[in-house]
Amino acid sequence: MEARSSAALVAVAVVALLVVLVPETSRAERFIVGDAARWTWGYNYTDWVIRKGPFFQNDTLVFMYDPPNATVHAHSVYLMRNAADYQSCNLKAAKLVANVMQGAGTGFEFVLKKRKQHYFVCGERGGIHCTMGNMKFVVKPKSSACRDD
Ligand SMILES: *[C@@H]1O[C@H](CO)[C@@H](O)[C@H](O)[C@H]1NC(C)=O
Ligand SMILES: *[C@@H]1O[C@H](CO)[C@@H](O)[C@H](O)[C@H]1NC(C)=O
Ligand SMILES: *[C@@H]1O[C@H](CO)[C@@H](O)[C@H](O)[C@H]1NC(C)=O
Ligand SMILES: [Cu+2]
Repeated sequence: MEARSSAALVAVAVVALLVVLVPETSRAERFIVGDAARWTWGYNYTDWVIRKGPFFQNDTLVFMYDPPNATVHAHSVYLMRNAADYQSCNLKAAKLVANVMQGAGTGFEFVLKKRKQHYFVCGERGGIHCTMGNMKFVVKPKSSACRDD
């Protein structure tokens, strides 16, 4: 009985140590952008970011959208170069990160490797999905050392 309870204590201590020692990289989280709504016209992604954040370095954003056909509209993922282009949905200097096909299946994964502002937008219809469709959001991942959960 005595031996058994000390063995149990050791087990508890080992588990506690593991929880403390788990490396930061393995704590990175994976987020489906928009959750059940996925990456689509008219959803408020700014609100989604507020509800889901903060985001940390090495977290993964997953953009899910079906390839276009006669009934499904095309979507894509671009990164804007700066806040001004993001505000105005000006795609001239934007960088394509996922084309209209890449959101299919398990989706397109973007790892937030850099601790900088990421200005994500949908680039379809010359920016109309960004302006009218509200398909845009900004994320600035924090240092993973700050994760407090
Ligand atoms: C993020 O992941 C990269 C590659 O897996 C790793 O080298 C780096 O240390 C990680 N950074 C943080 C802050 O977890
Ligand atoms: C989206 O949500 C944000 C944050 O909750 C809010 O400030 C903004 O007005 C909303 N945008 C629209 C178009 O409803
Ligand atoms: C268009 O794509 C959607 C989603 O992938 C699918 O459910 C639908 O059957 C497709 N429609 C046509 C006409 O191919
Ligand atoms: Cu779109």
